[in-house]
Amino acid sequence: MAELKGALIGCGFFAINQMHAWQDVEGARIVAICDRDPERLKLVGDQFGIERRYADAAAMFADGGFDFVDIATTVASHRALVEMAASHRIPAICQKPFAKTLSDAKAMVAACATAGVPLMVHENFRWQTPIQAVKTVLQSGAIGEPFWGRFSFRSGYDVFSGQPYLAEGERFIIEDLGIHTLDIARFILGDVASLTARTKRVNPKIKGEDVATILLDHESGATSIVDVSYASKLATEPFPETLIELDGTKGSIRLSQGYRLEVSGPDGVTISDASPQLLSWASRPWHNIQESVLAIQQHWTDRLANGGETSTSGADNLKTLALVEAAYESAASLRSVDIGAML
Ligand code: NAD
Ligand code: 89V
Repeated sequence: MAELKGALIGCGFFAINQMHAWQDVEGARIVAICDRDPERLKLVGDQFGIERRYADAAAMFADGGFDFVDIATTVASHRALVEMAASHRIPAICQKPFAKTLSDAKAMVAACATAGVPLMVHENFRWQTPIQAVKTVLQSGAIGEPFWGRFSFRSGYDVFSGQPYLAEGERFIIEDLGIHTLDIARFILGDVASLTARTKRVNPKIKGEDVATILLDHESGATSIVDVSYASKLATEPFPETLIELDGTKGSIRLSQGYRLEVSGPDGVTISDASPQLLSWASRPWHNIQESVLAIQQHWTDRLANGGETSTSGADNLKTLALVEAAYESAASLRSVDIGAML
């Protein structure tokens, strides 16, 4: 099978991870890059040895010569770029947040479906080694039927130095980070019927909320809590670990700080290390996220080569984005929100 050729749009902070990961993916490579900022275009082009460089995505699509596009820009440009890919019948990966609104996201999914091209959202957190380890234990039946869960990300890490735009938006933690945690909750306990949320802003230097507590009623009947914070000053900084607690009819799972995985079941207790690998180009503490970038990009490449829907397809991600919108709606109205009615 010939190697797939990709083009990447958006050579910013996070795209460096994506470019490193593309070098490690088997079966695909990046042949062209685009950024409207000439400094970022030069930096990434020189670092990764990419000759074909564009300031304008339309010009890059017009020249063609690639099998898929990887959109690594911030959310404002996602709809236009995904629709541009669909109009050229080019399969697309789009970074999270998939779209500014659920109605934009539905239009993007429809555009790619009409064009008959695959669309995947780069929702990589469910691809982290510790999250996959929890899912594997749950699927083995070791704790029976899960009836309660907690998905928790609490940190005091300075995310604003690498991503200054995060301090400027009216919305912050649910849209940027909680979106991952909500997706993990769906991945582990299944789709959500209704949700209730409360938010707070603790850091006076930012515009949006930096604390959120969300109660989920899953369609299975399980209840879970998603709690996220960038205002938590802890003795040992856990960034960027998602901690998980699950109680089932036969036992329990605890994924705790330091990637410690404890499973308690009818046959006793097992404790294992669910740490991610430190890839050659990765650096702590980001290595957990960096490894998941390689995993999701390999998954995309395998599905594009062999067929089948990706785990975080555009259609799947509508259900995660609905939870984000519902959380803001619930925090504003102080009411519970019906998710089915939004989809
Ligand atoms: P950034 O601002 O550092 O980089 C974005 C780049 O895109 C910039 O260089 C900008 O010039 C370029 N750009 C924007 N619109 C463009 C357009 N229309 N055409 C060409 N170039 C354009 O942002 P970032 O921190 O790298 O974040 C990018 C995306 O990645 C965001 O959506 C963010 O939420 C997401 N992100 C995801 C993860 C993850 O783990 N999945 C982690 C961090 C960031
Ligand atoms: O994954 C992300 O989207 C990042 C961070 C982990 C810093 O929140 O923005």
